[in-house]
Amino acid sequence: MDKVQYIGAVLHWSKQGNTLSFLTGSGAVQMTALAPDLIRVRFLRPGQREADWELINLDWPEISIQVQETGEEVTVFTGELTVRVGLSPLRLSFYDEQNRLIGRDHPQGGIFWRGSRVGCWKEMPGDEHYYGLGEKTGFLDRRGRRWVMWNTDNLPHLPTTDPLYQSIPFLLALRQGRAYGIFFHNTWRSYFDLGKDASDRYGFYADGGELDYFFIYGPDPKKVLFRYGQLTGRAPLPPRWALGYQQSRYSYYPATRVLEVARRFRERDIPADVIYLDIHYMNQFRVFTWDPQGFPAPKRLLNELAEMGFKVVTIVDPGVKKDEGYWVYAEGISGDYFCRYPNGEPYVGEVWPGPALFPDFSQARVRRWWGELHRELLEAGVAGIWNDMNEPSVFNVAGKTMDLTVIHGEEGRERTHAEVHNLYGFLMTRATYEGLLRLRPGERPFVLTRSGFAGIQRYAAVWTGDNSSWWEHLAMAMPMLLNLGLSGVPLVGSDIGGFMEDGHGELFARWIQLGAFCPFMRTHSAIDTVAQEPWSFGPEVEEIARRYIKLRYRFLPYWYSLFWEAYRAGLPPMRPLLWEYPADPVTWGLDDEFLVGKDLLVAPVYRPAIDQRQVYLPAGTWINYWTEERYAGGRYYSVAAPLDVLPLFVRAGAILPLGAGSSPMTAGSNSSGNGHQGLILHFYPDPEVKESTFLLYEDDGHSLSYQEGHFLETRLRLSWAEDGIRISLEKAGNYNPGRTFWQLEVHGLDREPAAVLVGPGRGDGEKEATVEWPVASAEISSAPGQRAAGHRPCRRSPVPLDGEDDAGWFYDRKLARLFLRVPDQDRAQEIWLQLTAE
Ligand code: MIG
Repeated sequence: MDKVQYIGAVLHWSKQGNTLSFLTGSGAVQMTALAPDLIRVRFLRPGQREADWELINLDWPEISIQVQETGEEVTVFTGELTVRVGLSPLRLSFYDEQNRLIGRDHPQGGIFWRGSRVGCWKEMPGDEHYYGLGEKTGFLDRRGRRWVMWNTDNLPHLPTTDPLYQSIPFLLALRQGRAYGIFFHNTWRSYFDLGKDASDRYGFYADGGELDYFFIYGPDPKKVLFRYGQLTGRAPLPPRWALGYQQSRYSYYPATRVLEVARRFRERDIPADVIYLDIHYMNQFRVFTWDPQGFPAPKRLLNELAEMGFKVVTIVDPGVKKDEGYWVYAEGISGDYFCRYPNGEPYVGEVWPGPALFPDFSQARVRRWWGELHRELLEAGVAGIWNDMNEPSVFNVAGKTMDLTVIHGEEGRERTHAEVHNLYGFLMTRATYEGLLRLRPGERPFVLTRSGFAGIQRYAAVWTGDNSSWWEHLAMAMPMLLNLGLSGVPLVGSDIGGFMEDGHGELFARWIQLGAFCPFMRTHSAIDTVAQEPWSFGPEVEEIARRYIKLRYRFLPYWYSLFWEAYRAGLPPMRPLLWEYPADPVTWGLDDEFLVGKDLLVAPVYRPAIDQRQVYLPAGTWINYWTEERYAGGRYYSVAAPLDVLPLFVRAGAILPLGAGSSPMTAGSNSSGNGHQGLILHFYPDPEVKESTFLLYEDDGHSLSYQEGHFLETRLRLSWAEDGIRISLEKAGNYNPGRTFWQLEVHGLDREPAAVLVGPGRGDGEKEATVEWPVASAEISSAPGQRAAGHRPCRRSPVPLDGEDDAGWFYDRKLARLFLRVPDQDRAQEIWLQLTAE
C-alpha cells in the first residue's frame, strides 16, 4: 500500500500573468486568479494527462493582481480576496477584504496524494455548514459524512444510500452567514469527506486524475452560484410547456391507453401539458423504434394528442440491442460507435433489450450520430427526450455498471471508463440536446435525464430517479431538490406520488401540493404499482390534485421569470431559506420548507394525519396566501394544514405576476402560443418595506430567439411612502406580448385610496449588455422620484370591473384589495395610490 504523501515545501516559485506556479518535490501547484473572487488551484504531477471535457469555461478577462513575498509567504491580492501561500510547507489560506479568514488548508494536511489518489484537506470550523454535492439522500446540511461521487442506479433510496445517479462535485460552505464554494474539477470516482475521517477537517479527493479545484468567494451564496454558473454553464430557458404539469407511468401501453389518459385530463378539467412514453412504446426495447402491436401508428397518435394540447416525451436509453437485423446496431458497428475493451472487443452489457452495446458519447462523431437518430421520433411529433439508465446502469454485474477497463475516446486520446463513468450520462444528454437542436433549429430542446455531472444544467432537466411511495421520500425530496439547485441545476423534480411501491390518496394529495412548487412537476409510477393519476384515489383527492395543478398554472408567469434569472445568473428558482437569510441560524439546517424565488414560502405537509404544522417564517412580515393574515417573521407558527391546504406565505412587499383564475389548459399551447393571457400583477405593499422590485420576463415561450434579444423584461417596482403607494412598470426589450391592458391587484389595503393617479414613469429603460454581479433582477435601485407631471386620475368604479377593455379601479373593502386596469403604454408607467387626501 502506498503511503500518503503531502505536498511539501516550495523549492521555487514564479508568476506569469495571473498565474503563480509553485514547484515542490511532488510536482507543481498552479494558482490562477480568474476573477477577483475566483481562484483555480491545480496540482500537476509528472506524467499526468490533462482532462479536457469542455466542462468549464476558461474564457475570463484578465484581472490585475498584486503579489508580495515575505520570507515564508507569498501573498496575492485580487481586490476581493487575499490569498496567502505558505511556502514551507505549501499551504493556501483565503481571506476576505476585511482580512477575515474564509478558509485554509489544514495545518497537518493541505494537498496530498497516494498512488493515483489525489486530494486536499482543509480546516473545518465547528460552525461551518455544507450544501450542494448534487443529488444525495439525507438532510440539507451535508456535514459529518463522507460522500461518494460515482453515478449509480442504487435502490431503494435509504437515508444511507450513496451515491446516486448524479455526481456534482461542488460544495457550498456557509459559516456565520458568509458563503464560499469549492468546485472539484475531476471526473474520476471521488469523495467529499466532511468530517468523517477527523472532526476538524474536510477534504475532497479522487482515485485518479488531477487535483484541480476552484475556490469561489461570496460572501453572498447568490454570488457563489453566479460564478459557479459562469464556470460550468447555465441552464437555457426551458420551453414553457416543460413548466406545466406532466404525467408519466411505467408504462402507458398501448396507444389507446395513452389516449384514454389524455382524454381523462381534459374531461375532468385537470390541466396538463405532457404525457410520457416509457420503455414499452419501443419494439422489444430497441431504442428509436415503435412497438408494432401497441403503437402501430405513432404519427396519428401524436397528432391526436397534439390536438388535445398534449406534448409527448419518449424515453431513450443508451443500451443498443445486440441484434444483427436492427439498423441502429448495424450502424453502430459499421461506424465503430460503441465502447470497446482494450483488446478491441465491443463491451456488451445486459439491460432491458438483453445484451446491448453502449455508444461512446465521449466522441463528437458518436454524439452526432446519436443526435441524428432522433430524426424519426421528432418527425412523428415527439416533443422531448427522456434519457434514463445513463449512469450507465447495467444489470446482473457487481458494480452495476460498465467494466472499468472499457475504453472511451478517439484513437490517441483514449480514456478508461474509470475516468469517463461519471460523465457518461452528461455526454449522452449533450448528444441528445445538440441533436434536437440540429433537427429542430431555433426550437428549445427538452431533455430529461437521470444521470449527470457538473454542468448538466446546460443540457437537461433532472429528476431524482426511483424514489418510493413513502412519506419519508416526500420529506427527502425537499433537501434533495434544494441541494441540486444549490449545485447549479434549476429544473429539477422528484416523481410525484413516489415511483416504487403503492401510493395512496393522502400521500398523493400531499405530494402533488409539494410538486406544484417544485421546478419540474411530473407524476410517475412503476409497473405493477397502483395507478397514480390525479383521479386514481377518489373524488376528494382528485379535487385537491385539480386545485394544486391549477395553482401551478397560476404561478407560471412567476416561475418563468425565475427561470430567466436562472439563465442569466445561475440562481435556482427553488431555494432553501438560507439562500435569502444566510445570517439566520434557524435556516442553516431547515429543509422541510423552502422558498420559490424570494417572495414565496412553501411549507408542505410530509407526514400522515396532520392538520397543523410548524412553519418558520424568517425576518420581515409574511402574508398567508390563502387567508391574507399577516405574521411577524423571525419565529415559528403553528399553521392550519388540513388535507386540502398547503401552507403558503407571501413576503410582505412582494410582487407576484400570476395567471388569472381561469387557468389556461396548457402552458405552451394556448391560443397565442405564449401563455400570457390573463396576467395579473399582485402587489403586497407593506409600510415596513420601502421598496421592492420584480423582473417580469416574457417571450414566445418556445424559440431560441431570446438569445438574440427577443424578449420583454418589465421591471415592476413597488414603494411605500407617507402619502401613498407607488407602482411602476418599466419595459425593456423588443418582444410584444400583445397586451393592451395591465391588470393589477393590490392586497392588504385597509382603506380605499383617496385617488388613483396614472401617468408616465421615468423609464430609463436601459438594458444591460452583460450580466455582472449584482444581477439586475436582484438589484433594488433608488426609490422612484417624485410623481412626474402628466398624471391623470384613474376612474373609480363603484362596481367590480367586468373585464371590458376599460381602465379603472375598484376597491373591495371586505377583501381589503384594490383591482386596477390600466392601458399598456410604450413607455414606463407609474401608478400612484394616494392614501391621504392632498
Ligand atoms: O429499470 O424505464 O428511473 O423512471 O420508469 C428501470 C423504466 C428503468 C428507471 C427509471 C424509471 C423508469 C424505468 N427505468
